[in-house]
Amino acid sequence: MTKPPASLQAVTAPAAAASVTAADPVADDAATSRTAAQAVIAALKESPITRASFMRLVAGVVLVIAIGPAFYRWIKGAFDTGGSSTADYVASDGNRMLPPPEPLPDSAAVVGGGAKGNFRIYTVTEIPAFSSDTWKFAISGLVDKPNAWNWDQFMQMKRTVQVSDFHCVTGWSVYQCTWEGIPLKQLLAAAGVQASAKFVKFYSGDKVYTDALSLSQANGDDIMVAVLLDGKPIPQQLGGPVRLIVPKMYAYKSVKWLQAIELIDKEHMGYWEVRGYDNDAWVGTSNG
Ligand SMILES: Nc1nc2c(c(=O)[nH]1)N[C@H]1C(S)=C(S)[C@@H](COP(=O)(O)O)O[C@H]1N2
Ligand SMILES: [Mo]
Repeated sequence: MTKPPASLQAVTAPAAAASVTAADPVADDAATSRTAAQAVIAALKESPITRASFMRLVAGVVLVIAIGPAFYRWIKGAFDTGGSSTADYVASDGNRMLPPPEPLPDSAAVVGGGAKGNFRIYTVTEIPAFSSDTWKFAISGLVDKPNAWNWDQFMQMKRTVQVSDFHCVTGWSVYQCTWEGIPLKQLLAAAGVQASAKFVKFYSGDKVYTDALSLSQANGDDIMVAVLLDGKPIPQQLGGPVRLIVPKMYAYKSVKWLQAIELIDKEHMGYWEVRGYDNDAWVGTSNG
């Protein structure tokens, strides 16, 4: 065995290294996807409390202490109309998601006949606004195929239409909503859930609100990553461009401004669950 000349060794070494990566393009792509998906989740975990918003909060608390509950009752009475119509929210949508989603025929025809009742607008932060220039969606954690989508890519995914009711634990409901979106089941199957995954965690683009379902709950047929309501893009105030819908559970599970899904092995208590609401939020059988 003669040693190859040094010049040849220098040439073969990098070539061999390159062929290792080239021979396994799937692993390489998966690593890139995982990095991209993890980056979306990391950004959603960043605290939204800036110095400016903290100062506003302090000012607000001082004001409330100073002026007191009487003023609060007056202002609440003046603004609490019990909710406006969905059409009003669509008309004043502050999101800028282009191109808008194209409704499927059942969605365009509003097969449910149009939602009955008014949504109350709930948020634990300021209402966030989104643009298709920067919006991203990710699935990551204990999955074989993590992924991150931009708006265009997300709009390519196969959607379905369902008609379902929406119940808030505080006692109001909206009936016969025609939702169009991606069944969560479908997203989970495509991501390749690993055997160690036990729970599915949902992250809101408001960077504060999260919730979770057990894996078996998450595989329910009617759980949807929704994009349209009654044939129209879900407006900002109702959690658009993309929100979760869990019809058989109280709506605190229906995370607004959904941007990431993470498969995890331990139970996660969401925003309202850490404040005393049941993690199993089945309508009728839980305290909510
Ligand atoms: N990000 C986020 N999602 C959320 C909430 C919230 O405050 N923030 N409230 C929950 C509750 S308690 C209800 S009843 C519904 C209300 O949805 P709506 O504001 O579209 O009526 O959203 C749920 N999802
Ligand atoms: Mo709620």
